[in-house]
Amino acid sequence: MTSQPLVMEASLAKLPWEDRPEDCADVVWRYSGNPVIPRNPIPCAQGIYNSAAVPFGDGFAGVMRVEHKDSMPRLHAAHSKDGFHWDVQEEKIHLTGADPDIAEPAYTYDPRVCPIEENGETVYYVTWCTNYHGPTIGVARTRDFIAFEQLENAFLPFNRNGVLFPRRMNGKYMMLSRPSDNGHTPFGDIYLSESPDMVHWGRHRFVMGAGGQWWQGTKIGAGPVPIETREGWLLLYHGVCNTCNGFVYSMGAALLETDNPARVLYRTNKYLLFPTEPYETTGFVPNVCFPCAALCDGPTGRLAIYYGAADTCTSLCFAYVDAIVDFMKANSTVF
Ligand code: BMA
Repeated sequence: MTSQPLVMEASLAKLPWEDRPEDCADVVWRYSGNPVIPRNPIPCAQGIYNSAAVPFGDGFAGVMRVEHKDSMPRLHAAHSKDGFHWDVQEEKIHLTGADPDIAEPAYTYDPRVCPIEENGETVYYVTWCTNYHGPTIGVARTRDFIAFEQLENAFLPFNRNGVLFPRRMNGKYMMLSRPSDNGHTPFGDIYLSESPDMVHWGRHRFVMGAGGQWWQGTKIGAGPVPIETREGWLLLYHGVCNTCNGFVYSMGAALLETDNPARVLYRTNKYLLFPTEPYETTGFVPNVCFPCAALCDGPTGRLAIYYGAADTCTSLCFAYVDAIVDFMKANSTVF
């Protein structure tokens, strides 16, 4: 009997990858060359972090959060042949086609990119935290990472961490998000919403909330686009703890039911990644690991996760999906 691979994603021609060091027993390990995108590789940047990457062409494309030297974050397109070395465009993305009321947002940050097959072609949907009388979720789409068409904002303010699922369910687009406040929100739970047209969002359902262990006791938010496995959707998320020196951002994982991703099957009660390295503990905002994208090779289950480090630079870590699922089953508290 041949056992089918756990992960249902396609195989990737290329994946940035480094084997786990022999002296490391962790489920998630870091790239030895971190950070992959340093603080200011282009003149306008004060930092590049919390950014998204997907397979594209014969390499990878990305939408990056570039903090400009006026301290405002903007989205920039980027390309990479190997997933380690990135060419970030010096010009910000010019979003076109939006209703004038929501066009030209003053800030745009924490992008995710979600490929969805539509009528035989791949459409790359970008979701990010946009400004419309405060933070909410902006949506755009591109087919080539050159032209970006801005659609309607998904939600009312205030909201952050809008993350799409990579396929429709019962004909509906599905998005996770985290309702928030207008500042450095001291609370936050993950909700699921659905849309027939990527414009109107409803049937909002609670997925999971902050709490349980201290590392995820203050707020949580969806990270990369969920990865489909035979046992459910693997969701990597950030869990936040409040300390007398501010928030600390770690990464956890949950498994959501395939046909109803508002149901949580497992959820890590221990973090998978916690800020310990100098580039994670020192920077514009110390003690932040903020995952925004994951490249997954389906047949091998190898995972390369991009995460923002200390709101300053972009780093990579690696894992096997089956090891994360095993870890979740052994260290799970669902509440
Ligand atoms: C959140 C967002 C993220 C940031 C994090 C830590 O509220 O602003 O972009 O990484 O705080 O500062």
